[in-house]
Amino acid sequence: TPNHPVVVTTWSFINSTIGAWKVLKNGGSALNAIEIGASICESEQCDGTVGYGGSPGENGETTLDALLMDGKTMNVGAVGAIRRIKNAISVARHVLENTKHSILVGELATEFAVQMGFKEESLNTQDSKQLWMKWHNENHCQPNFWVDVTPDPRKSCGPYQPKYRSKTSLSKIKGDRYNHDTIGMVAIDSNGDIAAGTSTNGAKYKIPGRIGDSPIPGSGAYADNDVGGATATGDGDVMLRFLPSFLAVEEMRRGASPTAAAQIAVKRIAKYYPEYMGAVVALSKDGEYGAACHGLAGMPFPFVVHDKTMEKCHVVLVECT
Ligand code: SD4
Repeated sequence: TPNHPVVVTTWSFINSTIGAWKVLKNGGSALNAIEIGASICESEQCDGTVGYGGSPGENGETTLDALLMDGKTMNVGAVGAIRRIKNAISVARHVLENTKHSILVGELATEFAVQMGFKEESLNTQDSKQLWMKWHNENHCQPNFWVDVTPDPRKSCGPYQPKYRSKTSLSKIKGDRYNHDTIGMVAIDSNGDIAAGTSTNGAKYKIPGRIGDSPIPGSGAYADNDVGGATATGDGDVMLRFLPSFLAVEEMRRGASPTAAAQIAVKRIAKYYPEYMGAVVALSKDGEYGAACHGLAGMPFPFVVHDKTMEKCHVVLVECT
């Protein structure tokens, strides 16, 4: 018998997993479970890498990326680099349900959200200003930087030179693991319907306008009721070139276990970018799960699971290649 309902979450985002599990346990849909679960991280500012007040761009502004995919209908809703709206995953839900489109971006995604009744407010906090100020004071933007040390959404570090930040892993530039903790979730509800989603504030000191892997279907997450779902986290600029969530689902379609499917997706990227940091979590339609990771500076990658055999969430640690 299939292991339903079940939810898996990247990293150690336990409260989000508990929130999603409560929805599933009460007969709620996988889509609801993921929206609620990711929302919890957005309001808790999980690790500073989900929600408002984290990962300021070169101009000091925090923007959000989120994705929700329905594996029953293959419908998608996503927002990229949305400004001044805290509830990125819920805006993605509105894109999914209230429009025929899949992805809305930037200032215009904000306008959509406001029309849908979301509150417009700054995503910058004392913490994000301090983070940005420290980076600014270390002169990361010279010689094109400006003199005033106030975050200003109109200013970035350009003009950019060819090869500026070319193939170097973002994690090398940034050098800390906590750049990489996007929440990614995959859930199967008691009807056997599968959904997947992500929410993140992206990468620190990004060029304004940058989106990562997280809002890209097949990259940040993917779901197909016929097979299962997957979600990815890590160096999004590099990872999105390989659609690792799509690849993991397709490998499961061809018969791979979730662990093997995640390993194949992670390894494909390492072939071209041996320095990248990232992880993929996969869940088959039967409720089997697994993950793989690469380059987390010797640290294992944690993910969280809750299914009906468990009294509470389990954190599973995966050794990385
Ligand atoms: C991104 N992938 O925007 C995101 C950041 C992250 O886990 O850490 N994801 O590149």
